[in-house]
Amino acid sequence: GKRVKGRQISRPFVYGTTARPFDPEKNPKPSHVPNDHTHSWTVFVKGIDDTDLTYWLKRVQFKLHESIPNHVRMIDGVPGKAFVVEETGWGEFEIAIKLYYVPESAEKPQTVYHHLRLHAYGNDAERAAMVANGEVISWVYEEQLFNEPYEHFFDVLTSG
Ligand code: SLL
Repeated sequence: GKRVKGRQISRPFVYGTTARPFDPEKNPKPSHVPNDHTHSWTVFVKGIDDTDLTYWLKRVQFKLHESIPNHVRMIDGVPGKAFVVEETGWGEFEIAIKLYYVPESAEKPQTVYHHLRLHAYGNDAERAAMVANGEVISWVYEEQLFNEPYEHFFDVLTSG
């Protein structure tokens, strides 16, 4: 195939973590969760307002801390759904998020790194901005850029 010269297509998405402390009333700890775990949390990649990403993003690998059982998680795309891992734990760490594109893109996988945040930090205003409904949110808005995509993939990207 041929590339579409001089064209760049960008697609917005969001990735990040959401964490909630265990709390007898608001977030009770399931009985199977180890005693030292203090939070439930998720790491995700999703479209803005839950728009579908699977026409360009095929799967996502989340590499968690080695202390977590089965710490490399491969999540295949389901149309209209987030790529997400749900876990529990006690500590913060860096997560490697590897994006695998659809085959027709011919793009190599790319990795972004994201810090799992369990605790808000900074002054009162900064901490308040990180917490919503008791959840510590650390989200990044990003644009995926496809530079001179192949013609077929260009059609896929622009026909939505
Ligand atoms: C720290 N450098 O010491 C970090 C490591 C590791 C967090 C944090 C274990 C979860 C599990 C867990 O939360 N590890 O056992 O499933 O703070």
